[in-house]
Amino acid sequence: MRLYHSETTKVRRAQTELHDGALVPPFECPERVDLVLAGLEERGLGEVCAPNEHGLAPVLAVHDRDYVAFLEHCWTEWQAAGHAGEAIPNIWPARTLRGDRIPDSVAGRLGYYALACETSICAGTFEAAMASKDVAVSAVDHVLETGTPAFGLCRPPGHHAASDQFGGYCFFNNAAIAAQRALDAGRRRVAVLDVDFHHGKGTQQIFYARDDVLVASIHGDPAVTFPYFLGYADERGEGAGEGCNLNLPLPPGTSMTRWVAALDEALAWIREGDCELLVVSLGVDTFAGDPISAFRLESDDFLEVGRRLAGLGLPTVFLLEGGYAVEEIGVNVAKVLSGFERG
Ligand code: OKP
Ligand code: ZN
Repeated sequence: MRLYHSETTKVRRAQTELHDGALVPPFECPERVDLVLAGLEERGLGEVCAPNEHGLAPVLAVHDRDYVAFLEHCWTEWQAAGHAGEAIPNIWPARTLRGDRIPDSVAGRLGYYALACETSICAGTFEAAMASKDVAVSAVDHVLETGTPAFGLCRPPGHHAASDQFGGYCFFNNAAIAAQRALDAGRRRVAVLDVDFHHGKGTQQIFYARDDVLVASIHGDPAVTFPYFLGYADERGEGAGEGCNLNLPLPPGTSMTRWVAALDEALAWIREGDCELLVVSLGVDTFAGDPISAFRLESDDFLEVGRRLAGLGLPTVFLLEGGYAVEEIGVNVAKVLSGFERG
């Protein structure tokens, strides 16, 4: 399988994440990249290629221009404004406030463009997000050109990033960028299947009113887990996109037997949708040992996940989402890919 990775994805090295009422070293750290590379290498999964640089065009195909400009300049502006720590929002256009004003000061715009406050912006954030997106675009281009599968070692992840909001460790929605890339290359319809523990709320939002991208997500029930405010089973799409979104929330503690039944349901639904490409938002934070998640998949279960995904028979691009710094994240990613390729 063709594998894409860029060392530039590691230049974001945030120091702070608000977690359990304290600023701690972020779970979404650059060491994840090396753990995944080691897992791929150990299983001999294929050649690791550097991505091409694709610029902002594929980003602007799914994200708001002012949002992208905000991300590009946020850290410089935050420092120029004299703030000592990393850029962390502390006010939002919440339900009782106005959502139609974009403030002038960087502190106000941070709140406007953020959907949560665990994701600090720091030096290198924009550059790493750009590299992560380049990895996704090069991976999907490979699949579009050859029909053979590819994996993009995206970091930071993307699936929480909405058209004009960052958070949940995500800035650019790599899966949405890849899906849109396939449509722009002439594919009629694309499926995004999100198997990360957390609901892929940005991907859902971006395509919610459209029928050219089917979005399915299997995730922790938002009634009791992040992102809390989206990802419920009654969200089926709207307008032209009615029926084009599938959410399969599951309770904390879910293990493989129940999880794989949801996977089969999602795969059957995608099969009905007559798609030409599959984008897998590949989070491995469904692993029992994940430090911030609550499902109970075991390492060998990930082989079976890969096998079942292969059963769809679609050209497939895998893009990394979550899975936090425990040794097994590399092994678990590699098992999905090797289950997909080798059965
Ligand atoms: C990103 B991805 C831990 C609580 C969780 C944010 C979770 C973001 C997950 N401090 N808050 O979907 O893996
Ligand atoms: Zn996750």
